[in-house]
Amino acid sequence: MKSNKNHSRRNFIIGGLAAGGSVVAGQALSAGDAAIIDKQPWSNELGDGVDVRPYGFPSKFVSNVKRRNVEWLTASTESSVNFTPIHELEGIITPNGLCFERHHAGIAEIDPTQYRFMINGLVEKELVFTLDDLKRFPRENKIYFLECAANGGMEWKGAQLNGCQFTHGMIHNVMYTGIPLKLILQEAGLKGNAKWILAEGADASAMTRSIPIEKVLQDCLVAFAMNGEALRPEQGYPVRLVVPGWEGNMWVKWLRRIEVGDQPWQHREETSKYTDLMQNGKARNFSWEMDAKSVITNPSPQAPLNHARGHTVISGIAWSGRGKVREVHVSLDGGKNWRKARIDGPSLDRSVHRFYYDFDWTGEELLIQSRAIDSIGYVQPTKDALRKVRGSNSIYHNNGIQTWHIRKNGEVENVEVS
Ligand SMILES: Nc1nc2c(c(=O)[nH]1)N[C@H]1C(S)=C(S)[C@@H](COP(=O)(O)O)O[C@H]1N2
Ligand SMILES: [Mo]
Repeated sequence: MKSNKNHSRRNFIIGGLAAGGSVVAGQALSAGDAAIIDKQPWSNELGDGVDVRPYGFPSKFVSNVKRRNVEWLTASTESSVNFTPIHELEGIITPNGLCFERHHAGIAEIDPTQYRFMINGLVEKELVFTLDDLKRFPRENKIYFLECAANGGMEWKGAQLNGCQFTHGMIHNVMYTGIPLKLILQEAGLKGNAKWILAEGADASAMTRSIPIEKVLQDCLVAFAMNGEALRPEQGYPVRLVVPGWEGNMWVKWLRRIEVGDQPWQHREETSKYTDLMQNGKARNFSWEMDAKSVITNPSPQAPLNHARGHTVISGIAWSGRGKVREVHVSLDGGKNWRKARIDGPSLDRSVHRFYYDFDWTGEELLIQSRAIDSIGYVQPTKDALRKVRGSNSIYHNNGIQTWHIRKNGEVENVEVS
């Protein structure tokens, strides 16, 4: 009875799809297929016991799924960046071990018993907290993307790096558990002229950024966990600042101090770095919010089409620092015609969204693109449109539309169309 039921359910699903054009993926059963007929080692032998993997790790068959750096961007590995393999990921959550890393003085390995978090400046009482103290504040769980303002910077002048891991991989999206910074500041008591905070890291770079108090009171978190477990050392263990929707540089890792002041500090990372140099030689002041952006992760140069013409799944990610992603459009002809993609999975404020576009590939060459439209109605621009406004010297905050050229043999390369 039971198997019969399953059967009819299965037929129903296939029937439903067939009505709109069939999805074909399987091959006709072949009698001599050794992979079916021969007994494989994993069916013959005992596997690892429950004592072998006290902390689990991925299958050895997916060892290619890893962070990578770009040789010529890596003068010293301690002050550099590696990239999330977004072409190997699904859904919206980045696994902890694959979140890109950007540090200016290597990974600080902080002993939690020696960790202290300080608040000073324009407050009624200056305070210091241990990690245990922090964990006694009410906490929140929020899924947010973090994108480095330099994501795509190498692509500003033209198509360069062959893979979305390198062109768009300075992003990750995890669930943070943290304390609203507002609650901690309330404990210290803000003085009337408190207008800005300075967040400072405990690493050897002492990363420091100024953040306006309105943003701090609105949604900044002092996070101690990501995806359910302690922050990784790479991501700021034991504590990092979460600044939803704003450029990654402000998300100070190994957070040790918050100073409250009445004006911005104008530190290096908010003046000579992470600002957009305009054609007239002046830099845009404080471009904090990350504009809406999207990229097709599959197919892409590191993930070519390895099947013949026919049913094909385009998959990608989209995000906006100003809210949710309302729509994603996909073009197969370099931006002449656009069709609506299907957003699947949770659609959350300032989180990565997953989109799909299913189509029948004729085997012809394609120029595939995606563009995001966010909940405030902002439409992701072309790279040409961006360069028209900001000139050619800018590198940060490149949210232009990406084009992949799919060849007849399924290979994919990074190109630009105008
Ligand atoms: N203390 C400290 N915080 C830091 C940095 C750093 O070097 N030191 N790098 C910043 C930059 S430029 C970015 S993009 C993000 C990267 O966060 P991730 O390493 O978790 O990806 O952290 C920011 N916070
Ligand atoms: Mo960054």
